Amino acid sequence: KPPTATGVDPVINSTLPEILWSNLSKFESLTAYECAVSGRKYTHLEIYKLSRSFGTSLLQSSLSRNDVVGVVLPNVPEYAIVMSGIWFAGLIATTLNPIYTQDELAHQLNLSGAKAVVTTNTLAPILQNVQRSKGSRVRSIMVVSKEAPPRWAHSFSDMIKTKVDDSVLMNSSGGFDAREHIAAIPFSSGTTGLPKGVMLTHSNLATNVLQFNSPGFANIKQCDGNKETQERMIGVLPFFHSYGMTCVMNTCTLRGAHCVTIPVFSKEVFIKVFREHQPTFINMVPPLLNVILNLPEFTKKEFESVDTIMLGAAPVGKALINQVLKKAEKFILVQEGYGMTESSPVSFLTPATANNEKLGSIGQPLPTTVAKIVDPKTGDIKSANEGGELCVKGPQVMKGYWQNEAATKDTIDKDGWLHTGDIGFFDNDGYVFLIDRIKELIKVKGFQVSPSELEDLLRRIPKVADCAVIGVNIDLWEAPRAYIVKKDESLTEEEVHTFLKEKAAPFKQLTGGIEFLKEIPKSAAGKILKRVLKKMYEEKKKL
Ligand code: 4UV
Repeated sequence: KPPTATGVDPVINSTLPEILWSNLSKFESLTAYECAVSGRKYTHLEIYKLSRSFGTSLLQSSLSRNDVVGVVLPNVPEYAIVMSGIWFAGLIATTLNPIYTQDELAHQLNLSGAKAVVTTNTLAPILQNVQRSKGSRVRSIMVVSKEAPPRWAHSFSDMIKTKVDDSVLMNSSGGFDAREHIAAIPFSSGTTGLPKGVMLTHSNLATNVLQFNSPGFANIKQCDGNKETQERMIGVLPFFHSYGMTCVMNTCTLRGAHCVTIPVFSKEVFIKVFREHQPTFINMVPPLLNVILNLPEFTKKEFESVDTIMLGAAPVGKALINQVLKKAEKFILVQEGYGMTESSPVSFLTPATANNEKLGSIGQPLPTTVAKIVDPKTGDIKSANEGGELCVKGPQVMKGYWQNEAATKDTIDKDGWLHTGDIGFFDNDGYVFLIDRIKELIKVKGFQVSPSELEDLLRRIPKVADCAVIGVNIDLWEAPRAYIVKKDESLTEEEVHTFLKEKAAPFKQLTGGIEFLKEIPKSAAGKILKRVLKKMYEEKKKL
């Protein structure tokens, strides 16, 4: 019998869909997902049934258990069907940012060995190029679209008409091990180096959605079939990222909520969603909340329906929260979450009972999660109020990096502790406050940018002799900044920007600026001294 959201079993041996639909009978006929632009919508029962049809259809194509399927979709209601279909079928989803360039898509699909891709009509030709490129194992492209797909692609609309074959779908009886079976491989650069595949098992993702929704944590009501009290959510955080996947998509399915999905952010659509849908629970990243706050159309009226705002993925800051509360002119519960792709992602959350008394803190460890603050050099445990590296341990911690044992060993120690690369401290009440990040990662509006990836790209410019990329704070937010040593004196900033525009997604661009140096500061062992570069930037800013 699958566990329910009221109790978190530390070792869950159910498939993820078994957990997600453990409460379905209570709210089958209520709307689950609705597209903010087209109005296309599905009930919870439809999502369940269509996922099973899609899963059956995937297995009737050339795919078999444990094959990897790439998902390159914006936030649309069908995202939930695609993911659950993959999970019902016992396949593995690697989720990609739909604004990636062709090179970036090819890189992740090739590394994960994806054999099929699900995408949109617009993106299908780019994925066909990827399919034809060297190293690709993609054999089929499936298209989610109202219109007929290109003749070389499969139609999602046809696939979801397939008769369900229970005998091929995966269930938790008969030798299934949820701790071994991988459900998703999102990518993350972790504490160092290039983006790597993060192996999240059925148990990892199932546990995490239950931990997040356990009593006293995420302030989301379990639907009892009453439409009036059904939680209303906004699907604006990308579902390809674990934050959107677990805290919005999987949570909506588990809780029986009604989620309006926003495929591409626009001010008009966003305002319309607030006015018509009247959300009760909103998950955001701080930069997005900041945008809303500065829109004159957003008044206290828009916040009237909102009971809870959940924030995370980047430093939140008390000032921003206070601004929102002032504008709303009423009490809104603010919950700050913390996590990493490597922990499915949530490990910390401010409990609902905190009543905004610990603003600025990432909260407390979720049930069945333990945490410690250690000296990053010696590993010695720090006392309350002393800063050090945050380490977490729990059933939501990844199985490891995909085909990269060395990186796994560097991140999860022999005792199972995930080293986060974030610096913080416990206060006297057991709440953690983050103060710094020692890992290389840059977070641009909540999105990961790997400095190593940008450095590798920049080194491909023939006029570049050496380079280093760091994250700097511009206004409130982080931005990548490059330091470059020229091989050819004629190299201009313009040339660098033009090159990068073609190779990398918009959020990876060098919005923190470019500076040319005679030499990149390095240690005796040849390691780039990023702290020195950060200090140089701070000094320059003061001038
Ligand atoms: O791997 P990733 O891109 O993962 C995330 C996850 C964000 C989440 C997860 C659960 C929540 O409930 C929620 O609200 C947000 O972003 O990046 C991991 C790194 O992002 C930074 C930190 O450096 C992580 O190692 N980060 C994540 N949350 C916070 C944060 C935060 N609340 N404050 C500061 N930095």
